[in-house]
Amino acid sequence: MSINKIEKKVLSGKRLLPEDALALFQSDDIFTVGRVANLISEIRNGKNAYFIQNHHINPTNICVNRCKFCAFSRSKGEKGAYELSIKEIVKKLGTKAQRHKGTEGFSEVHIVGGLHPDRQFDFYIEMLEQIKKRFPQMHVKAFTAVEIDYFSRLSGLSLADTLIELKNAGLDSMPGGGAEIFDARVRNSICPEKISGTRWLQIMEAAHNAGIKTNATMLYGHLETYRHRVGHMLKLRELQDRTGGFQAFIPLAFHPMNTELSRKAKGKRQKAKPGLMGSGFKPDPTRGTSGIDDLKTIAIARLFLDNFQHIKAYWVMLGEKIAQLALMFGADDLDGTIIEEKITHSAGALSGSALTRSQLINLIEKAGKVPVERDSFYRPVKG
Ligand code: V47
Ligand code: SF4
Repeated sequence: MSINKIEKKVLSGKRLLPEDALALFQSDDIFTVGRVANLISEIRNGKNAYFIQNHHINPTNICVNRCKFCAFSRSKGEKGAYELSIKEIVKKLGTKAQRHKGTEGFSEVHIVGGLHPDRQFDFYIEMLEQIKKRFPQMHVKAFTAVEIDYFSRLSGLSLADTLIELKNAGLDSMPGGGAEIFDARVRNSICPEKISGTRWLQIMEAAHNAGIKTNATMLYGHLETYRHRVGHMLKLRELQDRTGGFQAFIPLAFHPMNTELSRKAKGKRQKAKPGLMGSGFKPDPTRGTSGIDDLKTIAIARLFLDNFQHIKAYWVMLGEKIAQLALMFGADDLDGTIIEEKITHSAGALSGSALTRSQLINLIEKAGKVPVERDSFYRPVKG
């Protein structure tokens, strides 16, 4: 179908088919795709562009999975491996909250980490309880589906019981990490030890059924093709139809530096074809994604995921300037202040490690949008 026909289809409120999304990926006309995505975003969220005052904590980078795209993880005993105690985690939060006291107040902590070989499930329960004891108002968004699966195996509890125990201890919502790309062959090449895509979806469904809202992500720009991206988003759309439990979709741009995936692929590098990113697209895990691919992926996500309210332009991975442009290509959320990001910066991210509230507001206003500071459920924060 031509891009104009797809535009008419979207504007008449019809759902896009996977082949429509594929045609959009294969098109070089990112301006049309972006314009329509912006229209749809404004129908759904007005001119609002959301942000939150949050910070990230990664309790440990020691991980038994060692995914090939991950520059953050280490094996136990390896140089650079670290593990924070519960006391250290709570202290870090306290120091940050105090540092910003009076002017800015964090409302959310985002906690994800490696699958530690020795820590028991009780450690994570106590961590949640201690954080809630010290900061009762803080929203705790924690643990990818990959960690939840690990906890369930560690504890011997069912998936549902694992989630309920975590919720009772203070888990308020879950981030969308660990989804990577669902296609089994590509997944097996980039993260052979990780849970399958089917299991990731099963865990998210169980979380939604337990009343825990989550996000969803897609790691792109490594070995996958456009078809894999569309297949991935289709699975998310289907699950969202069933549960409605996803709050936001976040495409994550692969950063190759210091990763096994890019080291392995070097030497086998594919020659870039002339033209933009349409039919000439070839996966290449030795380079980062292009700004054009980033914007196109955001825009198509907005059009294809018609049952997702929010599309997040994660500025840490996109860089501040592409994230700002993404607000004109269908995104309505920039994430937040994110103090101390480690995962992307280990893989060569050039963005800063934090933005202030006023920097976020400035980025949003300059994109012609209305900044709305939100809480973790997208309710506007007064102030
Ligand atoms: O699952 C790891 C990705 C994810 C690399 O839900 C990499 O609000 C790019 O999920 N290049 C964790 N990406 C981060 C994540 C996230 C981030 C921000 C907000 C939310 C949310 C979720 O980071 C991992 C993996 O997909 N990742 N290594 C890399 N080299
Ligand atoms: Fe471990 Fe997550 Fe890194 Fe994979 S992406 S190695 S599961 S920390």
